[in-house]
Amino acid sequence: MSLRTSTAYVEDVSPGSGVLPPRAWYASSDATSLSLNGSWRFRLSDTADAEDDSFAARGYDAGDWAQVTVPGHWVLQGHGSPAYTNHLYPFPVDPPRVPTENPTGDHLRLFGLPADWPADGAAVLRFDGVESCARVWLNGTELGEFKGSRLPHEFAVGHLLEAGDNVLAVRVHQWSSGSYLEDQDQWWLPGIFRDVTLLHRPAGSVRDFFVHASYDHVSGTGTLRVDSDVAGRVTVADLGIDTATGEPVTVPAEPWTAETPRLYDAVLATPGERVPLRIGFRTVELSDGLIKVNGRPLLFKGVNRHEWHPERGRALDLATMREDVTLMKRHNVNAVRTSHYPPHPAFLDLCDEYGLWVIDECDLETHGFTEQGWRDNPVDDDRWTPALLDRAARTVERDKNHPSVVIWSLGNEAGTGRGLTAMAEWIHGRDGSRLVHYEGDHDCRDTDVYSRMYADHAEVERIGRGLDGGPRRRRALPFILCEYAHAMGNGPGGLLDYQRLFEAHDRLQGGFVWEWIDHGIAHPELGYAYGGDFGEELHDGNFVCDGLLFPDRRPSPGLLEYRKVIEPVAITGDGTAGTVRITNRYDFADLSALSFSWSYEVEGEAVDLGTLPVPALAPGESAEVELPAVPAGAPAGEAHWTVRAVLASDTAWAPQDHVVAWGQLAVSERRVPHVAATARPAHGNGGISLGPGVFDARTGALRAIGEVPVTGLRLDVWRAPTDNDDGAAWQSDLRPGPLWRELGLHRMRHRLDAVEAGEDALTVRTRVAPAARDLGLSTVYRWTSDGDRLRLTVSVTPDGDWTVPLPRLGIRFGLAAADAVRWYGGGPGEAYPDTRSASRIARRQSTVDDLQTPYVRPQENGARIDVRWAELGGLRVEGDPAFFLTARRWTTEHLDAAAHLTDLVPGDTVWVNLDHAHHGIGSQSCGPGPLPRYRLRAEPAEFSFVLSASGTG
Ligand code: IPT
Repeated sequence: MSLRTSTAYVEDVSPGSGVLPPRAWYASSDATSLSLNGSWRFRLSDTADAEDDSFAARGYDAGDWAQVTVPGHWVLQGHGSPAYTNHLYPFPVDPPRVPTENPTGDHLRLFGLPADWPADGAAVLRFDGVESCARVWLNGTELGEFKGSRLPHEFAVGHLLEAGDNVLAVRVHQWSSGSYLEDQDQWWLPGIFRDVTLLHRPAGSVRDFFVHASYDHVSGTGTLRVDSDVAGRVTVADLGIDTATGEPVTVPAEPWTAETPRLYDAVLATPGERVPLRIGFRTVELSDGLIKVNGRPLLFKGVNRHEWHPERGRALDLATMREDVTLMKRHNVNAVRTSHYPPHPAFLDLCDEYGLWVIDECDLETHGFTEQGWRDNPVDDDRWTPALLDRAARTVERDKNHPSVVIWSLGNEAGTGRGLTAMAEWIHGRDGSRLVHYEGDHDCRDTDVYSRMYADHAEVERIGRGLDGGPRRRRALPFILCEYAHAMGNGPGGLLDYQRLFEAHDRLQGGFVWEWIDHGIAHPELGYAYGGDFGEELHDGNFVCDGLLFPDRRPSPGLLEYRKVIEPVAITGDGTAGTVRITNRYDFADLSALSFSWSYEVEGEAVDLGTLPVPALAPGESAEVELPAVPAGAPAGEAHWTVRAVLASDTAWAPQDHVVAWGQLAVSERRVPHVAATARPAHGNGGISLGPGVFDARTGALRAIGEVPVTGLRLDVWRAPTDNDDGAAWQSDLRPGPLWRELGLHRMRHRLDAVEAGEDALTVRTRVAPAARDLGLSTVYRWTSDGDRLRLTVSVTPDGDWTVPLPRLGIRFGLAAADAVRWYGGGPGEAYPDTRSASRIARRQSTVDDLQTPYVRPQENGARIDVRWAELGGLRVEGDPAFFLTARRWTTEHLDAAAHLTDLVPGDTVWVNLDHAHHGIGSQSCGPGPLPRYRLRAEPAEFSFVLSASGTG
């Protein structure tokens, strides 16, 4: 047999051979099993046929091979390297052919059966995930081969097992025909990346079973029927159920919802096996043009979740999966789309247990065919249909018993075609109890939900109002955004504006933020690596770092914003009215799991606090709840009520007192600082002094305030463009980042026109403009003082034809030293005009280092909004009006030039920006830019700061 022939299966479009039919996955039963995870012998070759298959024979000496950990990806274990492309196939597109350069990993594992391994009965060898194609031998006998990376594959092996040593050999190819179906936007990571398990199958054990557990909200009953290939009995102790498989039984029961994830422990017993089940009763339906569960429409507050760990890639352990679920629940997320493949099956157990709605997506994306106008797209080519149906069946059969799964998704970005129709028909036929989703077909021929990605607010509103036209079928369907709010770098902006639309229009049933976590790879020199950092020929840079979590799972400001925007209780009102309006925004739960508290704050500090009795409002209900009287003896000053909804007791995902929702109500306005202009500018020592300020006599530049040296104070309009400022290459021509750079806003020149020491003011006139352009900003700095404090008023008048927004508008200066930062204003985290929902007014403290947000690719970050006053580096600043505060140990230019966090090296100076305004953030790295009301137009502006020495460093 020639080597070429022996690897023909790699390029064969068939899904595999020798494997067992798909079936339900379950974590445990009383049948014996053996995990084959751990250290395996490993050999890497450059091509699929570089080595013959003699390694699979018994007695092969692999003593000089390397070792890898299974589950794992060899490219993350020192063999070869990862590669990132968004949609481009990193090989010539000639389906189903793959390149000769096809990294191939031979894996070898010796194992003995445990002493208690039953002598009789069959056994199954299960692979939960191998990328992209595997050929398997046990004890020298070839079992078969398979494709479908994120799907389980099983082989019958009982007849091959031996009492002594057994040899399991697996040859894994990075590329196969299956790769054409797996063009998801993520790292290409070959390997045996999910569990390998040997399962004993006693005579009479369960093969496959289907739990049908519906809920009738009118009668309050659940109906259970468990179909099983092998007849047996089903018992649910808590419900007194003891029934035969295949027999329906209806009893009063509590329903399962993502908000109230009631699971009943049950047992499926066949003559050979007892399988523990966890049953959730719920009914999913499309009615009145809405997705309803248990008779009520729901609102998805979702995220797209890729499986990711910065060291282990897509080989996730249970603790990491649990952390994801816990973090989602803590941040008010109620839904997950498993973009773009079925996750590790244990993740869905966690979704059942903690309560998350799941859109379970098939392992399918052929996005790279868009480069050729979808010509030769496998989903529209009958030869590929068996492979597509195999993917659909392996998904549905594996995951069909999870109450959390409410929608099946055919896949992502695969164009349209007959293969998708075949998948939808098969799924509808096999499981009529759930809905079918696919975004790529806007006519919704095969789907039960109209789904889009990245539609802008205006279009979503039109759809909500039913003004979007389109085919009749689509018009009758509910709408979701299966992806929106691209969370790349700083952002996403505009979340609140989307949420208001979802709440206003029934047809809009929510969305799924793209995406859950940055796929940065931990790297010794770069911090986190992204596309291009491994020398890839083609790559898409940091487009792979677009999550709400940083790679180490620290929540980014985007997640904190999302948590606030989707909080399940709305707390609103006018702080002077004596009441607060509480609205239950859950779809199913009342408010009995929450308790409420109030605090009364003056100048950002709590003066008094207490509990607030709130009725256990039903979903959708509101109440006007009385606030206590203003605490007696509260000092004068700007005041707020803050009302919080917290967990009344511990839950599986957060402890008692965890804040679920909050609202802050302004009681009184802030006093704006007043500085009487009583001091006079005086010349002396080559400078001009005015109150505590010392200025350069020739340039009018501020040199010091009291003992605090200040450098480079001047107007600043530049910010290191965010990923959303830059936009994706295929975005509109109105991407602000490139326009700013083209205009030269990153290299503004400051022409000095006049320094005027007048009666009670020092006035410096300048014109700020980029080389080669005739537009500019006439800028006047007017300094006055009452002897102790300096007041700076900056007046800006644009001249010329400003069609682009400004990045920012404010001043910047350098301080020789600063560490601790105290302020009164918004926080605790960063906020920009369209990402400010999570910011709450309070007295705050931090450090310059902690003010930085560690976006994997450095960019504008860390601004604190609504700052009334701040103290740092011995300086006190008060704003009129309140301002954005930013302080860093590097310049904006340095930040702009950095590609990785490790490029940011602290200098001697702390650079402070006090901004009157910022351009919005938007979501243009994949979606729409900031809404018009968040654009920073170049127009006349005036703003002031009061500066003084604070006496503390
Ligand atoms: C959309 C993809 O579905 C998703 O996988 C990801 O690539 C995302 O974009 C961007 O991060 S496709 C989009 C280019 C319309």
